[in-house]
Amino acid sequence: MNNKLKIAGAPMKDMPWQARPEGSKEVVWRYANNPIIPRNLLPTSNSIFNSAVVPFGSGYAGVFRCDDTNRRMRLHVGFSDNGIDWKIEEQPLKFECNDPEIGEWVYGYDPRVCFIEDRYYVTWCNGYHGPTIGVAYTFDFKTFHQLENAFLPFNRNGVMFPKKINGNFAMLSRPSDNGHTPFGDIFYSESPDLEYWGRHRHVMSPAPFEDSAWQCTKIGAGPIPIETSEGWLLIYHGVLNSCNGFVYAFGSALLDLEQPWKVKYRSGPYLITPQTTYECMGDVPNVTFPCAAIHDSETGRIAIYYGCADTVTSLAFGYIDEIIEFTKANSII
Ligand code: BMA
Repeated sequence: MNNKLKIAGAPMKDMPWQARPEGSKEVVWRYANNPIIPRNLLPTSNSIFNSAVVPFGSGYAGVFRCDDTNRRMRLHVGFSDNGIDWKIEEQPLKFECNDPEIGEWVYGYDPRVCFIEDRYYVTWCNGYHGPTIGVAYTFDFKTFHQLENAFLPFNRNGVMFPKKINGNFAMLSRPSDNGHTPFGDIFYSESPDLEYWGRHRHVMSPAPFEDSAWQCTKIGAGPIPIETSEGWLLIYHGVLNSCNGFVYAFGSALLDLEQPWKVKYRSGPYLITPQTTYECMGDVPNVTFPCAAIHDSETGRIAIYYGCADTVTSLAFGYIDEIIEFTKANSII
């Protein structure tokens, strides 16, 4: 690894990993045994995808998007010893909430999990008169305390930063519509208390299609940003509106450390776009949708968890220093 690059976070010597296949020049490569989570891992699951995992105890924990056989969007807790083989609880996650108006479950999807200071925060797309950003915290992945929704509907892809910025909690999000949004920019917001959010700043718009067509319709933050000495490494999804419908790929950007709404570099080429059978075929064909990443601050290894075709969950690997170099060398800004 580039010796000058500093990456925040704990060493994760035993994190999920598979070396780059021989002869491959890909910056990010797929796990050979993808998908790691089949659609029917639970007797009641139609599909398990767009899910969030973190190191927890001596292994890993996660919040999974499991659409059930009624095709209702539900969140479930799961645990794993190695980050690859998962046991997901059959009963959906239940949030405790002091305000029944907010705690009433309508639907939930596309969770992210972020460790800040002493606890794990869950953000997800929460049904409240349309999609908005739900927020909860847990210490143990048993009891989850639900807080106020961060924003008014309609909003999706709420992704917290793993530490306070300018003394406040910070979150990226993507204002949307009530359907299959045909637009979408990433914004940044801060909160002193996780109840009141403000200081909204614009981060990025979709790219001009002449520059980078995979991200020309809408974009949304993916995994929790990773702090490095080159800036916050943001992996995000982008959408192309093809004559056969939306295509979801993902790429990378570097955000300013103190003012993360300022984009320093943004890659023109994608890191991953739907190419394999499990990415191109499923309930929604041609979707690769990252919601989590685990990294080792010492070697720079990163394991990206991404949903495939709204049906299954997969893993891809890379090195943070190589992704940063790629982002800088191919930047469209
Ligand atoms: C988005 C979200 C994602 C989904 C994607 C493709 O709007 O609903 O959960 O993966 O569409 O269907």
